[in-house]
Amino acid sequence: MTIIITAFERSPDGGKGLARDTRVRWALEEVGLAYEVRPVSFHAMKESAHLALHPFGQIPTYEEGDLTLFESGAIVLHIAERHEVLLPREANARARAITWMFAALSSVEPVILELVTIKFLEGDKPWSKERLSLVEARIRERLRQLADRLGNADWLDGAFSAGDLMMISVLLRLKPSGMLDAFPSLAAYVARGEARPAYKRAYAAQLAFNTATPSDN
Ligand SMILES: N[C@@H](CCC(=O)N[C@@H](CS)C(=O)NCC(=O)O)C(=O)O
Repeated sequence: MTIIITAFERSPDGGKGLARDTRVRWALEEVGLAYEVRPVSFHAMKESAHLALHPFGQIPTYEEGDLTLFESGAIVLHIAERHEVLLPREANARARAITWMFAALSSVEPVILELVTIKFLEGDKPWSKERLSLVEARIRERLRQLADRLGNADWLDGAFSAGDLMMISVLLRLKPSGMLDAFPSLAAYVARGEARPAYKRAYAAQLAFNTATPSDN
């Protein structure tokens, strides 16, 4: 059954890998599943054909036979369930890996997204500098807590899992800000994720997609 995911026709990041199709590509690469990509323009994303796949008019989506999924977390979990490289077989270890996926998406990603909102949508507001320092403080606190938990380990809970894939995907968004530099263990953790062959393939694929001429996609 062919797997089809959707991605920005042209990612606003120009191929830095920050759009959420990259985490889905990464999961597919980790488990060795081939996939196709359907590009979607900002306009098409809000039209009924795409809204039938994604109620909020966003990417990524995932189609496989008669299954359609949206939400990168749900998609990565669905992929991870197929292979123990992303989810351990042992029940408690599996539950902990899923916990880290939720932690990435609901305890770490939202505060990082606030930074993006301030920088790109609220930068011209008179209060944006003040808000920026509050948001940066909240991010630093989360990073400190995460670094404390990671300690000297390579991954968050034993072997690499979908929990690490999601946490690293979320932390990658901080790279341009330089905020990770104050937390060398987290910077090294992110670098370990980026060094995985599956991540490299996913990154290269989205880069090629975002730098190709539209007729190539
Ligand atoms: N919670 C969703 C967020 C999806 C999301 O924000 N997608 C972005 C791209 S990374 C998007 O489609 N933005 C365009 C828009 O919202 O119009 C997920 O994890 O999949």
